[in-house]
Amino acid sequence: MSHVVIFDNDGSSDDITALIYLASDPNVTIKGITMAATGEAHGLLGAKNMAAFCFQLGIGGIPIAYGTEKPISKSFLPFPDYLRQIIDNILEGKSIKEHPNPIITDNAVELIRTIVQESNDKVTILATGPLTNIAQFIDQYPALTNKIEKIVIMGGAIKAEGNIQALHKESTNKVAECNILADPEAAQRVFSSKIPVVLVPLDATNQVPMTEAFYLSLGLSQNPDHHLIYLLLKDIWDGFGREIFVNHFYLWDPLAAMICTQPAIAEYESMPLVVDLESGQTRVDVSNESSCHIQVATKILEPKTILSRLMEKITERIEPKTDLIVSLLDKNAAYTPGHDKQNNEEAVKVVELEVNEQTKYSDNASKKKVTLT
Ligand SMILES: [Ca+2]
Repeated sequence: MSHVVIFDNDGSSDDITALIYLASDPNVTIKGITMAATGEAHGLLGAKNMAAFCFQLGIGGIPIAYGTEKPISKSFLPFPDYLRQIIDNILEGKSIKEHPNPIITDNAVELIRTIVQESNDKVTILATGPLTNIAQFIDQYPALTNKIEKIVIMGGAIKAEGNIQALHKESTNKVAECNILADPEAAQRVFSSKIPVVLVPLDATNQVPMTEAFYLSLGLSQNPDHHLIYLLLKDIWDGFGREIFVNHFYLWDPLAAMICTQPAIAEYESMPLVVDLESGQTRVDVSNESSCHIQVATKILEPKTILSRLMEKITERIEPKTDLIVSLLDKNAAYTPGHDKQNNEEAVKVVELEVNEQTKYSDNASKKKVTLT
């Protein structure tokens, strides 16, 4: 099944890994990237970093917009400054160049509106940060919400303990998850929007802990995308140490990305969930029949295979895709992700031809082979 996707995220290493995963799926068309500036990275910096990663990945033609840094909620707990500073500087030590001409705008809601309005297909939103942008879009353009296929969210904690104290040692909050508590009101508005929501809470992500084997395999891999994820994880490994890495880090955002495109990897329960606007808790509200029904990923099937499946999927990414090739693909009506093999082969021929003709613009492009799987 093909998916037209908007990736709403907050710019951490986890979000970048989720992006790499999305980019590796030939059935996914990433139409736009919106930055939840109420999350880990600040708006413009996060967008610039994201543009640099996209450029590195050869998908630099995707438009990026950042949202407001002001949550909708009166009561909220932002990500701590020390963490935001680390994420703002995520490019450090990774030899990743800035995008020379990124398409960045300062209005995430308008980018979502444009994409949804112009899309012939229903649009899926993968949200791996606080839900401020999505809630504002729903508030401002309610008539467009029926064009949203589903919103897949990494956030919340149902029976699992929250993760606030991992970032805020002084907090007594044991029930909330960081993305939701950064803007609880936004989450509640999304939950009650009637748009189908798939929630990937800590209960699900706790089933896929990070492992030393995963980290070392990424480091040993010759695949450039694996190496990039390795560098992102290395910051965590070096900064927090092995013990914390293997005992307190999980596959958060990338698991949500996997569930977004391969829902069969998990089991779900429909739950009447509400968000407590003070504590940020995502709790089942059995007393209120009107409360929203959310599909909650409760069980990951074969959780021990997930990390290797993530790595494996990433090796399938169409690569290397230069910006030139991506822009040619966009212009090429013969190519649509998910089309049959023959059409894709024809598209490759057209692209190769056009790349060869345009080598004067890019010395590298002519050396690169495009394969569509
Ligand atoms: Ca995130």
